[in-house]
Amino acid sequence: MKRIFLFVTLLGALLLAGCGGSGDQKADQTSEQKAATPAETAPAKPESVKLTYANFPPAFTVPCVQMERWKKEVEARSDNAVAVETFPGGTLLNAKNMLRGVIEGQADIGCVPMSYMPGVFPLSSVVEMPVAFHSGKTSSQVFWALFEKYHPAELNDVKVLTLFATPPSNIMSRKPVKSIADMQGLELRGNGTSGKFLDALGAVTVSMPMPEIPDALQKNIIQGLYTSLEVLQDMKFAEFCPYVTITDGPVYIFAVVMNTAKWEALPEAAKQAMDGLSAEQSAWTGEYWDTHTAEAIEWAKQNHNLEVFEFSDEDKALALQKSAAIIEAWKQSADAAGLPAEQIMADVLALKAQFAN
Ligand code: DTR
Repeated sequence: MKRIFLFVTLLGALLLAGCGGSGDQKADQTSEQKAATPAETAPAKPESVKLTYANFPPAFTVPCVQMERWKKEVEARSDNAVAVETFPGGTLLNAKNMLRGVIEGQADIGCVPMSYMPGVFPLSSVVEMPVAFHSGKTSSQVFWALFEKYHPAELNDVKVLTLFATPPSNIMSRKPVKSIADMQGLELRGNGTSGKFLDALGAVTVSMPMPEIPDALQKNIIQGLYTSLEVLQDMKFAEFCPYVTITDGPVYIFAVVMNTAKWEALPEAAKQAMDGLSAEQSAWTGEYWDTHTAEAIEWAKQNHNLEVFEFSDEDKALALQKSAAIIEAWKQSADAAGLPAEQIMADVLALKAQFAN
């Protein structure tokens, strides 16, 4: 009996030592294995998919600042599934050929200035209507919410990554514009609906993309411009136009779009990062635009003695009356495009009230 007990005890001790040893051996084997067969290491991370992102205005303007933010966020949130190379200042595609260039694959992503393309976006252009948006954050959130509700066919040829809109347009001019009477015959730069608003108030609208404005001001081709006021600083327009007239006029709209085939070929992590960023990037851009516009006005006051005027109540009422005619014309064009114009306009006004901050 004793012998059996001793044998079992000895056997158990040998087995334990063997397990530990084998454990050690296992550990050793594992470390030996690790050295000998790399197959045990984690699979190699796939290469980042390279994407090009074209933009048309100078790198320091808001459309390009939001592009750099989007790039950083998408690379971080997708764990570098993509590597975005940005091309500001029209170095890959300019304003005019942006949408076509993305559809044809000359750039993977592009920032499309939709307000430069009258008639191309019958539904989206409702956001440009003179409904007195008071901020870029509200106009951008309304634009994104409207897109999510209607997914307009006018954008079916591309993947929409985000959409945003400027703060309201205001007059920047060489000479003071204190009333609508001062606007009569005045050549001012405006595009899209902003241009129509200027014409309705008696100005002479000269349309051109943002990058062409400095030259037009230097050559005295225009006596001012009509857009969001951050360009007083960003484009140094305060040097030429030390007078501003607050009109809370129409906003300008933009779409950041991607080539559909490139989108389909993206890894899932990249698609999730981009889709997850769409609404957030829209609101971020609008809010950044508002903050930066306030800073630019202060900068222009400090550095160029900017003077700010407001229309009288009579002129505001006249501007509102002219706006009604522009909205009516949009409704007719939307109806002609087979869109539920009244419903869309009602949605814009309801969303504006919902998002007004
Ligand atoms: N003025 C409109 C929109 C706009 C406002 N700020 C910038 C800066 C860079 C490009 C465009 C804009 C426009 O010209 O599109």
